[in-house]
Amino acid sequence: MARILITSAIPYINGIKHLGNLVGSQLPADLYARYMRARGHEVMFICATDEHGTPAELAAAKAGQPVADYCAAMWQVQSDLAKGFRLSFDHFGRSSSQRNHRLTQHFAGKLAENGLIEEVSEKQVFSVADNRFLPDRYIEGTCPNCGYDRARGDQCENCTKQLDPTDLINPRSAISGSTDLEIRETKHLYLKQRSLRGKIEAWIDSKTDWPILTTSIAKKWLNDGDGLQDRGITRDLHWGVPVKKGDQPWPGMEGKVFYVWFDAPIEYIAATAEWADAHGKDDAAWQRWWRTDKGAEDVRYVQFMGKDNVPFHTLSFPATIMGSGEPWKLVDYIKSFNYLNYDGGQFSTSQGRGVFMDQALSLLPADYWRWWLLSHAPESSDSEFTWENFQVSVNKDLADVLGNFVSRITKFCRAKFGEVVPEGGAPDDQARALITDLENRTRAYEGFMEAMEIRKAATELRGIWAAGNEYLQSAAPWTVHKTDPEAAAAITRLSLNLIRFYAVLSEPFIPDAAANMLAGMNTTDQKWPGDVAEALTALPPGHAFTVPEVLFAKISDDDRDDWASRFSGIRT
Ligand code: B3M
Ligand code: ZN
Repeated sequence: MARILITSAIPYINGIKHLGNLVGSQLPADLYARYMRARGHEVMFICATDEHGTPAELAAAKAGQPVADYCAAMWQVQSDLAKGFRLSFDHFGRSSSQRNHRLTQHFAGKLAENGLIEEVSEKQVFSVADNRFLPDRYIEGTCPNCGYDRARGDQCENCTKQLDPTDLINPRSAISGSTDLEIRETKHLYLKQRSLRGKIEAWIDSKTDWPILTTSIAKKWLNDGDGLQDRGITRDLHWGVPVKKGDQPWPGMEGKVFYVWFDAPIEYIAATAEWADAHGKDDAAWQRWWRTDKGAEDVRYVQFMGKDNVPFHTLSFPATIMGSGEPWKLVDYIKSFNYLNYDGGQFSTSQGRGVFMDQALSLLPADYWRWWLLSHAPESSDSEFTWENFQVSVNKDLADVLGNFVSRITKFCRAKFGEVVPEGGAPDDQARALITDLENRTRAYEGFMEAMEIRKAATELRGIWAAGNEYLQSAAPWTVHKTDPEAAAAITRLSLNLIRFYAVLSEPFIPDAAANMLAGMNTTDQKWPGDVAEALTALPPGHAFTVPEVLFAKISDDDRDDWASRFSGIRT
């Protein structure tokens, strides 16, 4: 038995996530966590909300709420949706927690002690009316190049010219519209990542088993252009982790906070501490996952994220950890994802394009989405959600293959033998061939799950379902029963056992259906099949069951068309 630490990228607090976000980190992380638990490993599965930064402040302002209240409310919304999708986090934390404040300040203090922090003075635009410094994107004005009157401080959207805020004619605050702007001097902390470059490069080079997507992005950032840059880790914002050196004030940095990308990954650690606090456990309970001097040296740490998050996890966060000089656990494996597109375009949070987590659950239960998303995970390239494809997958894989198998054999058994596993007969050649096939397929499925080859795992699982379906179709107990009831009993007994077997193997993908299958089979035996032949005798003759409710309903053409048109435009 191993110990496996699993983190999903932590979603931004400002708004409900779409299905592209879900399949890019939280859902595959859940698949892996469930699988590893099913194999008997000790798992710590951590996620949280990413609550700091300008977008959170602006979303709160738009909602007319104090930012702390807004974040608390949105955390609840995201937490409920995570439960709705059956994401089995051990803890769903908050980057605004006191634990994260203290840990972030602790790391900054250690980095300073180790000479890795530089204080830099910069000139920045300050809005008197808003009482804050404005990031470039929040300054608007007229483009000196083309005259467009809504150019941003970093770029003109109209003519694409790169700009400095000071280039703009008639600059104003994008927040309030105020033109009462001043240039003020402000001091920021920079993490001297350049001096850690050699260490980070050696570490990345040692990760020969990482997916190409992960290493190629890491190396691009390490080597392209000027390579790894020193990075500003503070901001002039009100909402965030106050800048401190450990628990000591940081002279000259009063009123400033750490940059959101500095504190967000530290929340992985902090959320594990929050988990310990929530369960009345001591610090040793979370440190055994994170401190290699306190038991974490044998932990395997796996991170899941979209490709846009890879630079922060391969360079920045490791720089924080290495630079601390303390024995914190570094990630062992990073599983990253391409993008899921939506019906000929992109999912877009700002434009409300696509299907969002709350909308999805209002249409269909979680398993339908889980199955489609995971079996189409954007691993080797971007993938695309279309309603036709979704309908076909649900109707074929879930309803016709798995659902139909379960309902057909349970109903047949009820009619001929009653709701009890029948006795008599013995496996024939066809049954033995099925078992051999399933033995091979199960081992292949395990291999793909271990390797986080999600699409391949889904394909193998579908094949496992289909093999049972084909067996039942060809063994035809309904015909055999007329001349040889004992042989029909043996076929039925094996098939009923397949339902339990399918429930166990399918649980990481479709946990609710798996639970229904086990409940129908009147068993709590979720033992992972070592020997398949043996696993298929777990339900003995005489074992009572009930015919389960329909597992999966088909999606009609009318529903498909209705949904496609409802979600074709922007979210209102
Ligand atoms: N919140 C970006 C995202 O959700 C960011 C991830 C933080 S992981 C530490 O894609
Ligand atoms: Zn312009």
